[in-house]
Amino acid sequence: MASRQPRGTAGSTGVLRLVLGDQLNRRVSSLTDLDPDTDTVLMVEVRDEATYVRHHKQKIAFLFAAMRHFAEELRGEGVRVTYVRLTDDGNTGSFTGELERALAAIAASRVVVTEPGEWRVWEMMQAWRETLPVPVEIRADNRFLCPREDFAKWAEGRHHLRMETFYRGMRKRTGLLMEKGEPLGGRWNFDAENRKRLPKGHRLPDRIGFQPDAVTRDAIALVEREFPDHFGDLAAFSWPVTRADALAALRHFIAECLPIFGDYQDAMKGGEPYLYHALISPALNAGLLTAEEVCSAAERAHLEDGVPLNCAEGFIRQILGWREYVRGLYWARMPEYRDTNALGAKRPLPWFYWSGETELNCIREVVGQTRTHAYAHHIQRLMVTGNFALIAGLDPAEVEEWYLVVFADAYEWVELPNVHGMVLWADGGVMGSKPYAASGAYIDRMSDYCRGCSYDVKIKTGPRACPFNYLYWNFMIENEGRLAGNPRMAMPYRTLAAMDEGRRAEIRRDAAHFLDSLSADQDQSGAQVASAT
Ligand code: FAD
Ligand code: DLZ
Ligand code: SF4
Repeated sequence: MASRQPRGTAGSTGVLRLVLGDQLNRRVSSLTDLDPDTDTVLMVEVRDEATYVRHHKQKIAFLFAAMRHFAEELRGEGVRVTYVRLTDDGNTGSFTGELERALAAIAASRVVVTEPGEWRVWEMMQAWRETLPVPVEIRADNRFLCPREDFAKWAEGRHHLRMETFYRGMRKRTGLLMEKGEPLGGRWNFDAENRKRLPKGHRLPDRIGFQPDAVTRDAIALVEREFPDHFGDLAAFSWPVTRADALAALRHFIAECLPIFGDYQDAMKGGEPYLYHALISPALNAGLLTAEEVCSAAERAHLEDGVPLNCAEGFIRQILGWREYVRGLYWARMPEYRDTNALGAKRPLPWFYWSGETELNCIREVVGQTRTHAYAHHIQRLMVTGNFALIAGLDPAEVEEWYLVVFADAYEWVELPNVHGMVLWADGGVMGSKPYAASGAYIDRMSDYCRGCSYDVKIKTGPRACPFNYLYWNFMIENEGRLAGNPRMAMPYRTLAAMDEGRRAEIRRDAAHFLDSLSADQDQSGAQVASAT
């Protein structure tokens, strides 16, 4: 076992505190009562976590680099850390195996751990209570603002769990952007002001990246060596991997981007992956930043530095609202949640989700930048790759795996509700009142992608038509029985009702032809998967 520090006595009866790779915060509940004289912190790089899906190379390198830096910070405080590296002799490759090995080497009186972010690991932890030779205490995850039980109470008896209702409760609970019990500015939500297209010639702010230091370069080299066939490139790696760097990233965002964040929140532009987005989700999800400090920083920027309310509110809603909400929903509805398939979608994921090789310029752009940066912003995830998956009827399980693989910030607690509920409507409306289906016109309105596309977004059917156009109506036709009665779908179904049979037949024909060509692609893909991912 690697790198033990000389403090304390082996064979003492301190506590063994397991810190997972996404719990890298000194205030995480498993460390709150740490006694450096007697306790040991255990951190383990294990192959099972890197391969339960074949994560983007940058995600693994980010986590290993951040874990190694965090372990060093703890040691700097005089804490005894047992840190197991991926390639250390005897590494069993699993959390359970490494805990057993540590307990055999250290005579700990009990194990303390913070509850994990994923159901899979939660089940593992339940088994530890039965199988490990010492008691196991699983503590609530204090990195979130809404405890799991509180969300469960709120969700009890409701079929529809609407974010907006939850968010208002969270504003009242935290007092963020509130004045005398009322929302600042007299409104809860300023989204209507947040839908601008990026003007031509608009100059975007320069973004800071973080040059990998020796520890991070080691982690990058390890990933290149050990996981060469995983999706993604490492060359552009520039994520913050320490708390100090994550705080610098947050300060940069608040000063340079937040004042405009709201206005262009939904915009997309070719070759510009970041726009005004925060780029903090990997750090936030790994514990390097907390939701509370990020929201407070945005609130302060409005109250003290004149950042417009629509920008501060729009940003705070993403974290205090959406992020807390999807996490609560995940724990309230798992494990049944992932098994629903309300629209009966079953088409295999097309090969181009991995290769980016497609004539659809919007998908090519988003997949390309995701391969390079392990990042796409919200509207790209929702309205490009997500919308296509919805209207092409792609199998939810395959789409969910893709989203869990390709982003540096992906963990099932946040990926699953976003994909299964928000994008695919596979939960039948628990999360969203209607599917977010859209034709090419939406992408054309919010981006410049269509200008560089070999399809024509203005054409509805025929060989040059944008596939989003006929797939959108094909989706409406195929799901008429399921969706036509939904009052929020009244408008498209009125338009569909006014369509003559000939038009419907054209749509069906073009959609079938296009979707068949995807299946043919897929049939050839077996051999390609290994080489191109
Ligand atoms: P910004 O746009 O600057 O937003 C700030 C922060 O708000 C983010 O860092 C994030 O913490 C939070 N946030 C915003 N929207 C959401 C949301 N819908 N759910 C949860 N948190 C949100 N986010 C992840 O962290 N991991 C995922 O695996 C993930 N999968 C997604 C899949 C789909 C299909 C969609 C539509 C969204 C997904 N999101 C996910 C949410 C969102 O896209 C990312 O959090 C965001 O793009 C991260 O970039 P940013 O830090 O620049 O975010
Ligand atoms: C994502 C990830 C990876 C790739 N590797 C590790 C690891 O080696 N050790 C570790 O402690 N955590 C890792 N993680 C994060 C875990 O997968 C995460 O803690 C669980 O999914 C629970 O949220
Ligand atoms: Fe995407 Fe259609 Fe625009 Fe091409 S024309 S970029 S496929 S929306």
